[in-house]
Amino acid sequence: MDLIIGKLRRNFGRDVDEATSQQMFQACALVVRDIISERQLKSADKERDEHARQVHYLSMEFLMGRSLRKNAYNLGMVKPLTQAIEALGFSAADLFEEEPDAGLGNGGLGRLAACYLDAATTLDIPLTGYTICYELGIFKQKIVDGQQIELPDNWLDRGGAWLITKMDETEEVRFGGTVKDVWYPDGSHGIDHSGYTTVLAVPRDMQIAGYKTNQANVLRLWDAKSPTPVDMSLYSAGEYLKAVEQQANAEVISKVLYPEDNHREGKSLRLKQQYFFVSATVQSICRKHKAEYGTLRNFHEKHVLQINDTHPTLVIPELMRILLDQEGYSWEDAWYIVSRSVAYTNHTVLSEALERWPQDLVESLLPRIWQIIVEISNRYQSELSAYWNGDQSKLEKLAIIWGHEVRMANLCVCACSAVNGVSALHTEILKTDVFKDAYQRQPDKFHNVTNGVDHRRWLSEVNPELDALIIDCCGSDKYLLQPDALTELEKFADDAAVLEKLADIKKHNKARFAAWVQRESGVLLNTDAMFDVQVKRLHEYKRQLLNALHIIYLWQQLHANPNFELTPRVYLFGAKAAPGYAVAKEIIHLLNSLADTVNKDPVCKDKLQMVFLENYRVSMAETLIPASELSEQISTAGKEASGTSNMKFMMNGALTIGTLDGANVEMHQRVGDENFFLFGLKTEEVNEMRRRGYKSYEYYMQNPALKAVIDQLTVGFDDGVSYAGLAKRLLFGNGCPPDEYFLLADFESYRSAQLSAGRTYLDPKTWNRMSLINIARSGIFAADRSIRDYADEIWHVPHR
Ligand code: 26W
Repeated sequence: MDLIIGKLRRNFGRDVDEATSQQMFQACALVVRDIISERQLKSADKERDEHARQVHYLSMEFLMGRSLRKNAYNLGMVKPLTQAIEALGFSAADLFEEEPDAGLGNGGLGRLAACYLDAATTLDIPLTGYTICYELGIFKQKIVDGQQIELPDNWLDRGGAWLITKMDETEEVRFGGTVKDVWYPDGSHGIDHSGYTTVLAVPRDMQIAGYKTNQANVLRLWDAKSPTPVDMSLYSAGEYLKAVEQQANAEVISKVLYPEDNHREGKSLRLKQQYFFVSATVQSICRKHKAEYGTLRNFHEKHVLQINDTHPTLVIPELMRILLDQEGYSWEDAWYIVSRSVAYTNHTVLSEALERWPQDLVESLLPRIWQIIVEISNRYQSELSAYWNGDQSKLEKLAIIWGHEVRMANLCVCACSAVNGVSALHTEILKTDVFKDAYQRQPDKFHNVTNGVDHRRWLSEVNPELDALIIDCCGSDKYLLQPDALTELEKFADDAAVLEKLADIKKHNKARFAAWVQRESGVLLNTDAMFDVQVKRLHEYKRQLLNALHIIYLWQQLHANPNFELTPRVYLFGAKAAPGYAVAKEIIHLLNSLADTVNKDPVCKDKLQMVFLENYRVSMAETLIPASELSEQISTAGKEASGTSNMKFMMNGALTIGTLDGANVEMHQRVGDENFFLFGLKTEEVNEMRRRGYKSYEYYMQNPALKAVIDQLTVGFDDGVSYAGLAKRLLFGNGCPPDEYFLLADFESYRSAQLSAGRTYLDPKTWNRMSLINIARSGIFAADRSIRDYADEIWHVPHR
């Protein structure tokens, strides 16, 4: 308590009775930060003394969400912190709500990185995360007249309390200019780079605490600054705008997170962001390494650089550049070190998401990097040509530079010692399709590491009653560090008292979430109905539209027949659309039009409710997921690399209605048909139908109920807006194949799985038993398990 009072006085010049809750939050954050900071310094000293091998996790996104309660949890001080806050006259719960989400990510990829920081630290692995210190995180979503509006998310003014700026560790990153070969009198060769623009990279470190360990790690966020604040010569010449232009050009690099998820944009600012954070990171690692060892010759023994999707691929040529140009190593020596230091994780198979950069952009922005990429590409071509006896079709598919573009995934596959997918099915698709030829040549390079989530945050912290029940049943909190211990819960699968307790917990969580929704938006949820939830980025392959089609069907059936069999439902949606993704935005509009219509319709009263939750984000997920009963994981088979919310729902006792896609396959395998609402085409069947020429129109013509649903899109709903565009897309395509994601083909199967879920819900004993089994078998989806896999198979580092 004294520590908090001290922070308030020294940082804000306020006594407790004058402090605003924002100042109070920041004071608490500073106190907690100091504690982690102390530990972090000790961890760093220990690692230096032991010359430990270090993991560096490079990611354009870390979707951290809130940190105050989480850090207090890991430090075992939730109780004392809560008591101190309350003793000072504040509500702890309200104070935790004061913290803005650190929204430095779009969705799955960024949230996964955040979970992995927690797990690696908890497992005593020296791991550092690197990203950009975006001034603006993922946009805030407002719904106005049923449509998405984007607002800036300025998180730093309050969220900045977690960051420690280290000016003395600033790095310089160079863009543009020209490169020339120079030959020195002794016959050696060097590179002269001139005419470039320098941008400063200033590290702002976030301290990461682990659970029940003294280990602490760092997430390093690079902030872009101009080396020249204002050009005084221009300024005095009256050229005010020009004088500040250079500064603006530099600082815009860390201004905003690109909001495109699973879709490449090809903007030059994005390439600048990538090189900026990668170059600063590699320089910083090399600088520390040299201080410790005096040479970079043993770099690969002491470091592994994990490339989180292709966005940080430029670490490969950047590390080559340092070894060649600054250390004077031969190409062979440099390549030996680089190729043993880098590993790549693929997170998507969507072709529109695979990064390719235009040659002229790379060449003009990064002339030296371009030269190095060309050399890597040429050497790879000769190797491949020898291996495939000059088979042009293989060479083309594997090429790093092709059609005046640099293909980042192929560069990663060429250079990395390990390549991994993020679920069993996804890795299989990488091996047999996306990277087929590379796999054939080097099968040992390819690994699977199924994703996992931080179960301490996503179960224990956000669902304290369930945490207590598990501890009570299992006799200890062992599952927190050994997630597999959750299986002990299964002994209670037929224990009526435990199942009832489980149902009570769900009821409380539903009430808590409903109260939150009412406070935030005034909407009253029917807590007696099943909470059926689909929350994730809006993308056609995730098929929010299939869910909507089914709701339209239910609504039409209720009209046709007031006695239509329907288990009361509340359908909850949350989804942000990339601002430039018009179809996704139209689907959001549809969800809102439909929700308005359904909620006002007397036939739906107490049976069917539908809510679009504005601005879905990490902190919303934390209250929503524990309250959820049915988890919608309905992507077209073969498209979702893994999914991670599916795992969070499972841990919190929601049942899944889902396709055999991503990690759903492994979930289904663990709980069996009888504890999962499985439906839909399998990956092979989808591929086969595509090969044969899929005709969605036939499904429309042959199924009158489905036809009525699609026709309703064209007619529209109460607001009079027609969704004929979406109907046309499903039936005829529009610059794309008709119904590219097989909604119509899967509709009947989805409908019957929905019916079965509804019927099962009416039998609470069965439902609760299924729920318990799902929780008990979810341990394998903990991030601790994933990180142990990475540590053993890919990083080769010891762990707890
Ligand atoms: C270049 C634009 C862009 C931006 C983001 C392309 C690709 C991405 C990400 C890789 C997309 C992404 O987040 N993928 C998700 O990764 C999760 C973590 O592995 C998986 O669980 C999801 O299935 C996958 O969609």
